[in-house]
Amino acid sequence: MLIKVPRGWEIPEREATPEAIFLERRRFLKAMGLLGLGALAGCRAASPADTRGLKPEGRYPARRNPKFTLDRPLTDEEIAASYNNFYEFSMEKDQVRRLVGRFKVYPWQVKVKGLVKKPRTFEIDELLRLMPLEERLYRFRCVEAWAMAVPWTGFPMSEFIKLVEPLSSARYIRMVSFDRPEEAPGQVEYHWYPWPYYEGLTMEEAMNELTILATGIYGHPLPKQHGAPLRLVVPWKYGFKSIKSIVLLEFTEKRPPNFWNTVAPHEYDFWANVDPRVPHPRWSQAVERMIGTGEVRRTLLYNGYAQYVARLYPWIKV
Ligand SMILES: Nc1nc2c(c(=O)[nH]1)N[C@H]1C(S)=C(S)[C@@H](COP(=O)(O)O)O[C@H]1N2
Ligand SMILES: [Mo]
Repeated sequence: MLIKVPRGWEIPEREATPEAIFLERRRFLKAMGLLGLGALAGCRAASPADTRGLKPEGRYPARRNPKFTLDRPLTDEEIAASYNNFYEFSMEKDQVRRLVGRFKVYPWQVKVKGLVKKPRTFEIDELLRLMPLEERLYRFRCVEAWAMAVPWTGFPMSEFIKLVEPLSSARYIRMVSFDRPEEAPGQVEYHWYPWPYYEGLTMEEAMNELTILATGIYGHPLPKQHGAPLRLVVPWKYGFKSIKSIVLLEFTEKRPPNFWNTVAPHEYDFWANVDPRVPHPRWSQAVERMIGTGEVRRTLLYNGYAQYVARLYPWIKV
């Protein structure tokens, strides 16, 4: 076969998952097959930085952004994919993946409305074509005191916001998940919850460089149980802020309510910033347990991302 040419976009093998390495190689070979060696030598289209026009499947794994490193091993992919909070399907984490069968995540539309110059509806393919995909390794901390560390694929929410051009009066973004009881047994069984799931961020939080809209995980498109085809990831906040399977984003002047604050206001607030000093009414937040390994670690303020976000919350002592 061909000589091994080191390229900037190849994942350093020492830190990649075996699957990521495999997929990267496969994609590389596919590109050669499609384009021929001559084209590969000089053609821009061979660079994953410019994949406009390719199908979303052709864009994984995305180039890893080396800025975001971890202080702990990545969680095993199988573990992450079978331990999910997604109440639209089940309250039992190990049952979610079993119950997502009828959930249709393609085609998928994402509507943008409210205080923007360009309100519009995107097909998910279109959105993927317009946005620059990258991979980031993030810690992820649930309010229930479990945690994981995973490679997300997605794009900065700031890029998406620039695309739709918010008006200066926009101060918050409200996000809403799907409402399809025919596809989501939890939306039938747990009829007392105010479906569909909804969340919100301030514009400053949404524009923060950590905030991404994820379309993939572990080097491939999101499995349904992780919130396909588009979910929020805000790694300095408790997991419930990271709303899955988004169908609507609305730019607003007033602070939008969020699902868990509405359901249990004494347990969950709007901000939901990870803080080891602030216990949940029924358990401590001082430590967390990594899923898969069971490793117990001290909880970090802002989940270890204080340097990026502490300035957003001048009322919280660092
Ligand atoms: N639509 C929707 N989004 C959701 C939830 C949910 O029940 N419904 N659960 C949240 C909670 S509590 C957590 S911890 C994360 C879990 O994400 P994961 O299953 O991908 O690890 O999703 C969040 N997003
Ligand atoms: Mo959570």
